[in-house]
Amino acid sequence: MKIEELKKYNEQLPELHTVIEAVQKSRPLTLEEGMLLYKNYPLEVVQTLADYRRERLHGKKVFYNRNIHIEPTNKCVYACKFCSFYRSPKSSSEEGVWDYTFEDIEEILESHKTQNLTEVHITGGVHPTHELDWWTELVRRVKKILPGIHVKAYTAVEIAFMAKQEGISFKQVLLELQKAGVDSLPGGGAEILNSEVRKKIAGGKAPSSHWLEIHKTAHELRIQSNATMLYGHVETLEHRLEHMIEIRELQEQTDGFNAFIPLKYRNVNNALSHIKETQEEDDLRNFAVSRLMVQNIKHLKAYWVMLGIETAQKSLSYGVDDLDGTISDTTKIYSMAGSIDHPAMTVMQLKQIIENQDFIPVERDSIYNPI
Ligand code: V47
Ligand code: SF4
Repeated sequence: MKIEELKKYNEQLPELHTVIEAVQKSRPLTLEEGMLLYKNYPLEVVQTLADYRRERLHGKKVFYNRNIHIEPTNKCVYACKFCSFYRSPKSSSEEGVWDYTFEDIEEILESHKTQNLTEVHITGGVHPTHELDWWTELVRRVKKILPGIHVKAYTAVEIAFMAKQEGISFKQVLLELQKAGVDSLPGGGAEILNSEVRKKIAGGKAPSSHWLEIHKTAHELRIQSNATMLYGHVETLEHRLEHMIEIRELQEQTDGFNAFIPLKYRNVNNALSHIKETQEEDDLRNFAVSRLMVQNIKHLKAYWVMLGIETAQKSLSYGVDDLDGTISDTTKIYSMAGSIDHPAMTVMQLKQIIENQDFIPVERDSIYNPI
């Protein structure tokens, strides 16, 4: 449906005229308007609005990249209830712990040397004893093996812990990481930026204010980043909208976020397994609402590894313009939570998924320059 055809709903849907105008003029939507998108408007209306925004921003282009994820350890000093991946630092390898050495990671990188990768994404558990020096040395070693590669490394939660451990500021940690070769930050650890929700699902780890401050400081140092939103657990729709508004307000100040990434909660093997996963229709609506609420972050990413290939493909018609990358079977965060086993896609497969939905695949680097 075209946006002009939405006129036929004007009589029956509250505020539709105002929402259409806001979307056309790129005016930030209010929380109340966001609630209408979640609760009152038919999915096809929300889809049409999101698709209009997507088209205005990117035409028919859909982006992907060639990347791998390195998860150095799943030992973690925290124990987020939604996390299937972490193990207590005291656990043994029989209980599923891994704790790579530099040499283990170098071996993984060597085995991917011929794949024309442009990005290595590094994140994992918050290790109890590795210090800042270990994390900076890791980045240096990555760049030695893959010169010129973009290193997107360490979530704000990992960075907050480094600062606490060293007794230095977030800025000092970021400067050390930047000096070692960190090029951008991944968006993880944001979950839902609300203290009540965090207390319920991620007690003890960096509060929302630290997550926001670390990204703000990074942007001031010209380190760009992403922002995630973990949804479909104990949060309400208001929490999601407030989360999006927090992110969009920071973006207004810094313009440092590249992509917004809604992450669907997966319920296998964790302390929230009793919560049912969201339905595909909810996921698609959530992408469309994200596209409309976070109007000032250019890219909306559907991380296919977590979402599944089919839903990720459908999401392209609900505001999404980026599918992330080839991944190459080096991540376990999602397979341990019930998603795709051994995730990996070739460039051919990614292109085909995009073309089958009548979009134009564009390989990108980590800051969205076409390659
Ligand atoms: O912060 C953990 C999420 C995140 C589960 O920046 C879960 O390009 C669903 O942030 N169900 C880490 N989600 C991964 C991440 C990411 C992934 C891909 C690309 C980028 C990027 C960032 O994974 C965590 C948490 O929100 N997570 N457990 C789970 N059971
Ligand atoms: Fe640790 Fe991150 Fe899992 Fe929380 S989400 S338990 S911080 S690995």
